[in-house]
Amino acid sequence: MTLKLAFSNAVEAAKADGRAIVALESTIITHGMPYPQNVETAHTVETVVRDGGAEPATIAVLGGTIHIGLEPDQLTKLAQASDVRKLSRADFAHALAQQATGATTVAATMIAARLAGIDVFATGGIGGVHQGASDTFDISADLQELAQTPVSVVAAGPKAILDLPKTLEVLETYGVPVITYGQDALPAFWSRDSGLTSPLRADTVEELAQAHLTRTALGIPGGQLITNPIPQADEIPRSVIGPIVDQAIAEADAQGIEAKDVTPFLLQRIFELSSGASLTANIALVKNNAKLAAQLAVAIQTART
Ligand code: PSU
Ligand code: MN
Repeated sequence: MTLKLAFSNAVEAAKADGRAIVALESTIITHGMPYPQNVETAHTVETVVRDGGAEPATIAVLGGTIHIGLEPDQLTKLAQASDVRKLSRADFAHALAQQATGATTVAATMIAARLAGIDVFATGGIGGVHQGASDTFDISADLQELAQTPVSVVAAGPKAILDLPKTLEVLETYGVPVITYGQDALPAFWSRDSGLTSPLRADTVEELAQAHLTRTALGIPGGQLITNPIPQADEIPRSVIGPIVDQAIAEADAQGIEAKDVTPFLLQRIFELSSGASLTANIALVKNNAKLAAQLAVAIQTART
């Protein structure tokens, strides 16, 4: 069978010209941020990628077709819709078979990026091992995806809603390189320093590009997780965000929130409990990641040619 794959006009043109492309996910738009900040951020992030010399490709499933790049009106409509599925590896094919509309998580966006021949993907935060996972077994499919799909993912580090040491352990077991850009400490999304040392460090974009290409040359499947610290001016200290995260997790437990509803529930509660500060920082770090991802996509493209 042939998959229904649709490229936006801009992505089609970039492919024809051999220009660098950066994939962007859509779950952050539909389930990660409230309207209208979600659509504003999505457009801004696309502009940041373009300013960095690459073409953005926001990925989503619309009526059973995988879209690689959304036209501006498609993006706006998706951001306003309320009945959009959150698609990961497990439900991607099923949603396509049902001609459904769905936003792609990190895992599903990586699958689509690989299909489209895109090497680099920028987002805010990835899923990981949740706190309490020894009871709930809640470990995001994003980690498995990083183990098998050859895409470099630029994120701001695992979020404090996760169990950071366990997330690092699982990534190590799966053979996923976790490379922090420009510092020794692993960043923790809203904060620059998680208190943990990053397994790996790179100080130049060229090193990141070489690491990506060398893994392919070695025949190692899977991608790289590049952890990019939030800019200093935008960070929320751990002492401030920590208690808010703890409260949100306690509420999720008390309300019996499960499975794929956990992450969106926590993000929404943290937004409310922080009076919007979590969202402001989230927007800043996604833009920062898009900038680095554009540089990386260009460096990989240059090194290849
Ligand atoms: N973390 C964020 N914002 C997000 C997500 C994670 O800070 O929007 C989304 C991403 O799409 C990620 C998904 O892939 O949540 C992980 O969900 P789960 O934990 O259910 O696998
Ligand atoms: Mn989960």
